[in-house]
Amino acid sequence: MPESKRTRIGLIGCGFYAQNHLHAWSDLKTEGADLVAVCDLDGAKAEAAAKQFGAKAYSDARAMFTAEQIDLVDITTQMNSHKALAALAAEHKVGAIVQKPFAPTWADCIDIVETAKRHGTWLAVHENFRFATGMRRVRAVIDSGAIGQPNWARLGFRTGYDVFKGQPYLAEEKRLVILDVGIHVLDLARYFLGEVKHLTCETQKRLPHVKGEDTATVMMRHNSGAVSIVESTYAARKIPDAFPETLLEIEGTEGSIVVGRGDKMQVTTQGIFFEENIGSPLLSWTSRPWHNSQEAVLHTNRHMLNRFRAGDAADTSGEDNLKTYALVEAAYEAAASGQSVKPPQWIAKS
Ligand code: NAD
Ligand code: 89V
Repeated sequence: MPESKRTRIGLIGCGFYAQNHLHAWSDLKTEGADLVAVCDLDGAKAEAAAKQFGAKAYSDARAMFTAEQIDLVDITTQMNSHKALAALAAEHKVGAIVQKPFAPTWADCIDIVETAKRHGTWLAVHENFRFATGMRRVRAVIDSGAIGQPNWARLGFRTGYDVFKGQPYLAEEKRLVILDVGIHVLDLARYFLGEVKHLTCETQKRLPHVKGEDTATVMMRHNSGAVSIVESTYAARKIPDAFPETLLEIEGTEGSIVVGRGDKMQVTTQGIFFEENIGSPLLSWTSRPWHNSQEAVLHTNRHMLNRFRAGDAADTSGEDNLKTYALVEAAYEAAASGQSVKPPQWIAKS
């Protein structure tokens, strides 16, 4: 591919989950992505990533943007830094992908979207669950019409896996499971059943060592009339544990889809039944139990690369992700008030 057609990638935040992004960008080299620079406040982490993946190391994002000609930056830091880093990218006319959760507050998410709009820069959120091989397959079955019109669903991320070992900061979050992983499952509910009219939510704190809610049960009415239940917990005690699988049941007018442990999808279509394994293949850099989540990073980054190059919005653009984040906001409000809540809406300034 000629140099002019290649895309120069920068990555900010070389921590725990970014290792998957680094591998994914490296795999995408054959498709025109060049990881040219990596940055972390912790210089040693940046140096280690730079050495392994053949990029230049920085410990200051502004210095990286000034010194390098970056087309697209992958922001893989924790949410508190997303607003400032996305603004820096926009200021330098660089497209940005921001890891989930978009930001700590609804107001900050809107700010990030409006800043990119003002600068005319491309913006997307790395919401990877809907890009996982298995979840794409579920959507393909729905799109094929095999289950008719989906009208009821339950989607659950229920685990007792020690997520705090790899991500110790989670134990300190006042808004925990809905904002950290419920957000992925709420996004899947939108992906499968469409936008949401209103919802109710109950939260619980069942683990002694965390500050926020570790369990949430959300019930939603979609615009289509469908009803869904979205469950997320870090406090389940089950053998075998399903981490990090999203288990689900989707019922429609002509059939149903059930995804159970071990990536097993069972489809009933007009009285006929079939079963399929929808797990992700293992790659050289992925391992169980994380492999589905890890492989989804590769598909997400590929989608971002292709849409960015085409000048088209990503499926999970900043604006799209506001609709997922609105469900998070509504869930917390519903849990606090005990009322049914309409998700907030962002109206673009013309
Ligand atoms: P982490 O703390 O391990 O890594 C973040 C890194 O960013 C750290 O090394 C830190 O030094 C660096 N950093 C922070 N501010 C910076 C700045 N201004 N400039 C440069 N570097 C900076 O965090 P993590 O567990 O890797 O999580 C990162 C993000 O990934 C979070 O938003 C988390 O929710 C998300 N995540 C997503 C998934 C998924 O499946 N999509 C899974 C796990 C984590
Ligand atoms: O997928 C995630 O976003 C992770 C974890 C699986 C721990 O929730 O934060």
